[in-house]
Amino acid sequence: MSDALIIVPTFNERESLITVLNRIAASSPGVDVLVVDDNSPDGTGFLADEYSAQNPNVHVLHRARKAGLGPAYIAGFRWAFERDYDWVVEIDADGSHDAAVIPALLGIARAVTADLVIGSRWVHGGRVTGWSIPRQMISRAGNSYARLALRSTISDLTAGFRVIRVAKLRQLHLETIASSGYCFQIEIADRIESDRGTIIEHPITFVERAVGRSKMHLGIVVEAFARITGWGVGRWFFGR
Ligand SMILES: Nc1nc2c(ncn2[C@@H]2O[C@H](COP(=O)(O)OP(=O)(O)OP(=O)(O)O)[C@@H](O)[C@H]2O)c(=O)[nH]1
Ligand SMILES: [Mg+2]
Repeated sequence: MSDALIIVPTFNERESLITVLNRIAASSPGVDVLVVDDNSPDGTGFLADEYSAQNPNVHVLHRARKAGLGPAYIAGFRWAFERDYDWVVEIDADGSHDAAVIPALLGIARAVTADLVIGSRWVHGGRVTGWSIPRQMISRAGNSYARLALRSTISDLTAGFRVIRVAKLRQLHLETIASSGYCFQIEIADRIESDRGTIIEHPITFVERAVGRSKMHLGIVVEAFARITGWGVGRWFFGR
């Protein structure tokens, strides 16, 4: 067993999952991997099972139905708690996050015992390829709004490529987290920051998915906006 668990949430990622798992194996040999699949209709879960049968350090957690990114990650975190990993790594299954960067993120986390290391698009040196200028501006504006509302110093609050220290994660009262879309990432980062955790942003190049379909929809954006506004109002009136 490794000291880190790489968690890969999947919903209908048949076209990219195996490539991503192979890249993880190449960059991080011997590191345990958990695919958390929400009963993907396209058979991603079966593919993951087949891969797992050939690769003993790759595991699969099957969930009954699509319930969003947040609940999938929380199920993965609980799996990690039961097995006493020191670190969890979050990475998308769509190829947007370069698995070759995982050792650098884990290296930073271990070197300074960081609570959260974020693979960040919006710090100096970070970038996005394949996004139109308006799309980049929307992501930046969303991050700026969240940063202002939450009085955060994090540039990429919504980033989904991260290392989190399990000891810190255990203190976050995950049972009270209700965010389901990428707002979940904001909520985790905000809780760690509010708790005065050590947070480091490391620049990455985020590549737009080349295959498969985005799970992004308006409801996810609305959820983030509503929750951030609610937290922000509370914080501006009553302090952090
Ligand atoms: N288990 C599970 N995984 C999910 C769910 N929704 C999204 N994912 C996975 O979470 C990761 C990020 O989802 P994406 O659809 O790529 O969302 P995104 O990166 O915000 O959007 P894109 O810009 O289109 O890539 C992918 O690996 C998805 O398969 C879900 O409800 N359950
Ligand atoms: Mg994606």
